[in-house]
Amino acid sequence: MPVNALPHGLCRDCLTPAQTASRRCRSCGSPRMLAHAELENLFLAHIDCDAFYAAVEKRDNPELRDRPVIIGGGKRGVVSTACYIARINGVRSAMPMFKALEACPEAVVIKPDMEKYVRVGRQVRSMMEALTPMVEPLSIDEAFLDLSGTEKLHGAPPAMVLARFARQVEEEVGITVSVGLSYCKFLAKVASDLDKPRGFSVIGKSEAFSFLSRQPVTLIWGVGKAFTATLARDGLHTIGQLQTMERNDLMRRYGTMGDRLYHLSRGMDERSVKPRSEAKSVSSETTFNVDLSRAEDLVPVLRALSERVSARLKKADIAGRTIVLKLKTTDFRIRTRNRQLGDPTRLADRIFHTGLDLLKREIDGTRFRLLGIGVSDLTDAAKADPPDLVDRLSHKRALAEGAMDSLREKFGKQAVETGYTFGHGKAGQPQRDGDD
Ligand code: TTP
Ligand code: MG
Ligand code: MG
Repeated sequence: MPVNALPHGLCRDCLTPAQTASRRCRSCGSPRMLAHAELENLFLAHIDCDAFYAAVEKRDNPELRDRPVIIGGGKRGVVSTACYIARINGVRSAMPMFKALEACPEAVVIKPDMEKYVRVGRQVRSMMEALTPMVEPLSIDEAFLDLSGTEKLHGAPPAMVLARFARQVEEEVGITVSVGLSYCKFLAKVASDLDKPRGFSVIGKSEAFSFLSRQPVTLIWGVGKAFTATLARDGLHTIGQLQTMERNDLMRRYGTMGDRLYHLSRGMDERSVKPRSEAKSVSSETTFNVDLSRAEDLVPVLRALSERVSARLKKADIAGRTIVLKLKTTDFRIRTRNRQLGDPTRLADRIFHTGLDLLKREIDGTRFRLLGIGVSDLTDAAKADPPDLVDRLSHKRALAEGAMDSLREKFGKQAVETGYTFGHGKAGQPQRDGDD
């Protein structure tokens, strides 16, 4: 057999390349060999940490290493995750805790420490971002990576870069990951789940169709419990059955979902990796029905917009240091005014009061057709709004705002209105709103 007909491979322990299908590494003897004929041609990866919360807890308490560990409890009394030892006994995520303990009475139960997991998740993510800017996070412990075009930079093909990455996470973070490598998102994600934990699976173009034909329909992204039942009623259980059906037939039966079934069952998935866009600013603006010039009309609008900007900052877990006010006059001239704060904020109250200061200076009888407020110089929310000792009032306001947020969460948005947004005059009713 000519050399280049041998599958490309490498050892996942010592990272020695190997053009052989041998079961053990010739260099270090490890059985953790990776070999695939398409290894050099696949660029789309999905990486997911193994038993993430439990792995972090085991890292921080070595006594737990060989014991079954369950993370969960708290208010809802369900399992967040279980280590692989506890899984042998049947413990699973989302299981009621009492059931989990019936299955595995000797398990050590640990309450989740979300702050810690977020920190570790970010550490792993920034290691991914050192490989390529094309990282699309899916959740706290997983992301898609598009490694095409990075071979020169790394001096190695994606498979080697990924194996190196998995080793690096073990050494530097102290937890393990599983990698899936393929040519599309759907199969990369499927692959990363195939031989967890410490897995590395490859699904190439040549075997995608036959691999999929043996899988249950539930493997398809978007096929949940209800839809699985619908398909079962129609006698459809395996992806192989879907592969024999016409696109038109599937679409007639299941609408847009039918289109997805058609394509994904054949391993056709054009979705690209979309890195989380680095927003430069978060802003919200409104164009009025009638032009406004008076403070009493403009201020309530400013308040409502500030609340909206704040909500979006909080949702994205970011904050910004510069407040930007935008006005458009009736003759379409744009005025922007900005002010830098001592520290970044994401609080509606600080955004509003800073904006108000800027707005007051512009109120001179000029008629405006648009008002906007935004926050730029964005950073992580961790540095935002430190308790302000100099201005105790602002600290109290921050606390009050925190309290309002939790009320809103509990009772819905309508439950809590501030004096400014409540029932503002009809002239101030926004006609068109826009967020950026
Ligand atoms: P997953 O990646 O789904 O699970 P996992 O990392 O624990 O295990 P696996 O090796 O199979 O990937 O989820 C990541 C974390 O999210 C998990 O450690 C805990 C949390 N989580 C919940 O809190 N509830 C849930 O139902 C699931 C599925 C996860
Ligand atoms: Mg995981
Ligand atoms: Mg995950």
